[in-house]
Order: sequence, then C-alpha cells, then structure tokens
Amino acid sequence: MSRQATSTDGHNIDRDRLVDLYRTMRRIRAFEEAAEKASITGQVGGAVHLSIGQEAIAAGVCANLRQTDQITTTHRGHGHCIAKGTDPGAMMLELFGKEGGTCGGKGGSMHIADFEVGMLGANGVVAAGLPIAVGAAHGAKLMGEDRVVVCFFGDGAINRGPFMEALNWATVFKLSVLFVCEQNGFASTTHSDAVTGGGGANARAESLGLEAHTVDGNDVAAVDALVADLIPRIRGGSGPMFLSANTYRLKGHTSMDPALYRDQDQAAAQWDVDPLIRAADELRRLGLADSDLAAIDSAATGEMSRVSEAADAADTPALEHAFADIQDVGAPVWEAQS
Ligand SMILES: Cc1ncc(C[n+]2csc(CCOP(=O)(O)OP(=O)(O)O)c2C)c(N)n1
Ligand SMILES: [Mg+2]
Repeated sequence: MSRQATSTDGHNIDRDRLVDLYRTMRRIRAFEEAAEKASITGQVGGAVHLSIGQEAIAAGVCANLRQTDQITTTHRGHGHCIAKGTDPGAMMLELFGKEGGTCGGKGGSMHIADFEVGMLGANGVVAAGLPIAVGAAHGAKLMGEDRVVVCFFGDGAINRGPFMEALNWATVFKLSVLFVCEQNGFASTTHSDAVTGGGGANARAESLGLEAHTVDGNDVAAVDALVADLIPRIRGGSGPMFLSANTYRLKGHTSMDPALYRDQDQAAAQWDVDPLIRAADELRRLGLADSDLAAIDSAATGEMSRVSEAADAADTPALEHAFADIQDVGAPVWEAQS
C-alpha cells in the first residue's frame, strides 16, 4: 500500500506521486540554474526569466494533463515546458540559439513552442497567451475534441486588456480553459498590489462568471490535489475556471536583475518556503531516505549539465536557413517602396 502524506493544505498525497512531482520540480530547477549560468557567462545571449521558486505550480498543474491537452505560457515559461514534456535538450539548444532547438534556434527562451506535447508557445508579450489559449480551446470545441487548455500567466497580466477579453470570450462560449495566475507579487520591478485595483484577480474572474480558486502555489501536493479535481470538471464541460496560485519569485525579474527593489529580509525568508524544500521535507516524513532524494537531485543536475554542454558544443544554424520557417510578409519595405 502506498503511503499518504498530508500537505500543509490538508490534502493526502501518495508517496510515489510526490516523488514524481518532486523530480519534475528538481529538473526544472536544474534546467534553470544551468540556463542562469549560461546567461551570465554569455553563452546564452541576453537575459533569461527564471521561475526558480515557482516550480510547484508548473509541476502540480501539468501532472494532471494529457499529452493532447495544451498550454500557453509567458516569458517565464521554462518550467511549464518541462512539466508538459518538452525535451530539455531541445530547449537548451533553443536558448543557445543553436540548430536542433525547439524553434530552430530562432526563438530563444521567450519563444519556445513544442506542439507535439501541446506546448503552444511561450510569449514575450505580457497577457498575449490568454487569447491564444482561448482560441485553442474554441478550436477544440468546434472540432468536438475534449482537450483542456491551461493558460499560465502572471499577476501583472491581469492588468492588461487581453485578460478581460479572453476570460469573457471563454465564459460566453463555455470553453475548456483553466486560467492559472501565478501570483508572485511582482510585475518586473513593480509590486503587483500597488497597480491592481479592486478585489484583484479572482474577483475579476468571478465577475465574469468563472469559478475561481486560490491555492498555496509553493505546496505541490495542494496544487496537484486541487487541479486533479478541476481538470475533469472542465473536460466534462463545466466551462472555464480560474486558479490563483500564490508563490514568490526567488530570483530577480531576469537573470541580470539583482532585485534590489525588494525587501531583502523578506526575500531571504522566502527561501525557507522554497517548494522544493517543502516537498523534500514531506518526502522525508513519508520515509524517503536522504540518499533517494540526493539521487533524484543529482540525476536532475547531471541531465541539465549534459544538455547545457551539448548546447554549447552544437552548431549555430546555417545562414541559408535564416529565412526558413518564418512568416512571409512579402517583400521588405525598402524593396516595396522602390
Ligand atoms: C505588453 C507588455 N508590456 C510590458 C512588457 C514588459 N514586461 C515584461 S515582463 C513584465 C512583468 C510581467 O509581470 P507578470 O505578468 O506578473 O509576470 P512575472 O514576470 O511576474 O512572471 C513586463 C511589464 C511586456 N513584455 N509586454
Ligand atoms: Mg508576477
């Protein structure tokens, strides 16, 4: 018989399932630590947005999805991609701008897409994933498919127009979307609360007729339990639902941001409630040996340092491929004008 634990939110969880969720979170963490390093050394051009500290949301939500279900994500989307099943090797090649990347090395960190596993795309434009998710769900409805679409976005996105348009459309057409708002307290360097009027995300969702829930987004067992309840209801035709997952962005807005605008004591204290530490503590209570946890950790770091080394060694895309797989918008403006 499998062992059960009670998460801080009062949910029982099977030990094997928690091990799987922990492994997913650890793989995300290891990928992002490798990406952070590569960004700082300049092997990856520019900054990357890390979801370190937010892994429980990606892991807990995506563990309840089928391969045919779909997700959209944001500029901070590595974790969602890995949790949905995208190959970290192809992702790292993409970050490095190399051949074999998810988008041929042309998209980079903020534009990873992997349709094979239902990953419809990261997106550098805040809130732009919401209408895409709704469009995908509307397509599923028109085709009579029981796909669920999960839309991940941040607490900054709720203050942009597409948020209202997307929720409204989803509710009017009773689409199978789970909107997941990652409430990490910040929109870049701005405290989200300081720029959010009224009752906030859930109140806005409820005003449009969506059932709205809140979860401790650093408790992977709680996220898993709640989403395990919501997804079958959405798949069964309930219409869209909304989930606010409370978390904290443990790193700066980007890998280049020292985040000095934060209360440094508060930021330091958040490492004590790191979702990985909490899940590991829970697993120890369930009798998992430290050596088993260490084995999961080193497998994850080993995997991600291998993909990072491979990406560094890989070829850059050939020049003749520069204009392949891009949208044809006609002749360049200067040619059209001449
Ligand atoms: C339309 C638009 N406005 C502004 C930006 C600049 N920008 C990039 S990320 C970001 C903050 C987003 O905050 P949130 O949605 O909470 O996501 P988080 O970074 O916290 O994950 C902003 C303002 C942008 N990318 N797109
Ligand atoms: Mg945010």
